[in-house]
Amino acid sequence: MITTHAEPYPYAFDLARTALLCIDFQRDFVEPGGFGESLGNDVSRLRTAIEPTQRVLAALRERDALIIHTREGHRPDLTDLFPAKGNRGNPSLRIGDEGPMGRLLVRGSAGHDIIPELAPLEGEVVLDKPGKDSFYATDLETILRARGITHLIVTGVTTEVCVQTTVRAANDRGFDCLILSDCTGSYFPEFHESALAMFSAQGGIVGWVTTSQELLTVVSSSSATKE
Ligand code: TIU
Repeated sequence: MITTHAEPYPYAFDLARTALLCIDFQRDFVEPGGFGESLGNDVSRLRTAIEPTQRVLAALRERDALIIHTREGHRPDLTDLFPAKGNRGNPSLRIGDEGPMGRLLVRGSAGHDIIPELAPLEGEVVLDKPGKDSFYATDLETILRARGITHLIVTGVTTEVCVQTTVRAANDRGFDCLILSDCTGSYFPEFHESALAMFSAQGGIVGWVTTSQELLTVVSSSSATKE
């Protein structure tokens, strides 16, 4: 078992039963010209999460942890897009419209890809999802249960939308979630802080929160102990 400092109290996990979730690090959310920018957001705000997530990915790849990357998006014919989602907010460009990186949030478009800095490696799970909750209309729960996963280390964007929704859904399914504060990001700094506070409030009502540095320190010292 590895134990890390976290809010609201230390988080203990067995790496063999832990998966790393990298939620929606897609060009459509992180780069100019994508879906996030079409909603009027300053996408540069999400970039702070990239470097710390690269370090966590490297450390957990080294330890052969299960790595799961999710992508939010839709079929090219948009048959899986509810009108309630497609029409929301009267944006300048809608899901499925042609943008500088191809059709917004459509599978197969350049913008739907994960950013090159955090690109999945061969053999890692890439999970396409139509909603904010990574469990909704996907086989994520089956994949986790098949591997005996009980604990999730969570990174991704945005903190209060797909990360928060997924963590709440995971918590209800009995997974213990550790959210890495610096490996998540939001277009709204105040929402980022509030979402993080909500996870660990009330004795960890939804999960635990720590930093990548805290996690990396305990993961690397546990690997030193093993050798
Ligand atoms: N708009 C926003 O903050 N997020 C999303 O639409 N999706 C995800 O968070 N991935």
